[in-house]
Amino acid sequence: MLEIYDAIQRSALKIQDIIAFEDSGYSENQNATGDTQLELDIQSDKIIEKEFSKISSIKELASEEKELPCPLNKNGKYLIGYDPLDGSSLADVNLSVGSIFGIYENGYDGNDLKAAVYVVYGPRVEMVTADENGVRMYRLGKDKRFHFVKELKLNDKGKLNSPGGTQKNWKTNHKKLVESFFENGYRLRYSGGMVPDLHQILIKGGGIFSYPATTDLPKGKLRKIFEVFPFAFVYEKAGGAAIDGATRLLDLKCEQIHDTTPCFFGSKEEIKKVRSSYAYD
Ligand code: AHM
Ligand code: MG
Repeated sequence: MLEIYDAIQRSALKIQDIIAFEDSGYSENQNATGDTQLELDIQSDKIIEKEFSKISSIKELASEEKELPCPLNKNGKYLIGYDPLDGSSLADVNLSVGSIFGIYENGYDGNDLKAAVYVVYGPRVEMVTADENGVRMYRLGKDKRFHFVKELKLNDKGKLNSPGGTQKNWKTNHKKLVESFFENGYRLRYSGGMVPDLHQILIKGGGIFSYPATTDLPKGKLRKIFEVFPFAFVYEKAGGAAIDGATRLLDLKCEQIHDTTPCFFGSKEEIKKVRSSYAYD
C-alpha cells in the first residue's frame, strides 16, 4: 500500500505543476459520462497512469476519464478507481481542485474498498489518507515532500452545509432538509469542487455535504467508484457517516464502472437528519 501512496505523491507534484503552468482549455474529447475533457483532465490522467504502471501490486486501473478499466499486472492485488482531477473547470477561476483515489481488492463494490486517498491542490497542496491507521493529513513542504500534519476526526455535529445540484431540480423533501440546516444556524460552504468542500468539512470538524437525486439526474451526478466510495470511506474512518438517503454508501454495489448515486457525507447528527427526512421518499 505504501508504494501506492508514494506514487500518488509523485503524481501530485506533477499535477500541481501542470495546474499552475499549463493550458487549462478544453480538448476535443468527451469522457465516458459525456463531459468535454479539459487538457488538464487528460494530462493528469496520463501522469497518474504512468506512475501507477510502475507498481507491481496494482492489477487494474479505472479512471473517470477512461471508458474502460485498464489492466496492469495479472498477479497484482489492488484495483484503483480514481478521478485524476475532480472539479477541473475550477482551475480556470483559480479555486481549489483535487485528485481522488479508491484502492479496491477483488472488485469495485463499496465493500471492496481497502483504503482511500485524496489530494487537494489549493493555496497549499495536501494529501489525506484513510486506512486502518485512521484519517491522516499530510502537507507538501518546500522540500517537495509530504509531511504529516495531523489526524482528522469529525465531531458528532458541525456547522457547515454544502448542498450540491441544481436547486430548481431538487425534490421537496430535499429542499426542506437543506432549509432546516440553515434554519438551525448552518452556514453555506459550496465551491463546486467536492474535494475542497469535503476537505473543509473534515478540517472544521463537521457538517453535511449533499449531492441528491434531482429531477434531471435521478441517480445523482457523482460517480461511485471514483468519487463517492472513496469519500464515504474517508468520512466513516473519520467518525462520520455516508449514505445515499437510506443505505450506507459502502454497502452499495457497482454495476457499471461509471455508475452514479445520490450521496450524503457528514457528521453523525446531520446524517441522522438526512435519514429521517428521506425515510418516506
Ligand atoms: P467533475 O468530476 O466533472 O469535475 O464533477 C464533479 C464535481 C464535484 O467536485 C462537485 O461536487 C460537483 O461536480 C458539482 O456539481 P454541481 O455544480 O452540479 O453542484
Ligand atoms: Mg469528478
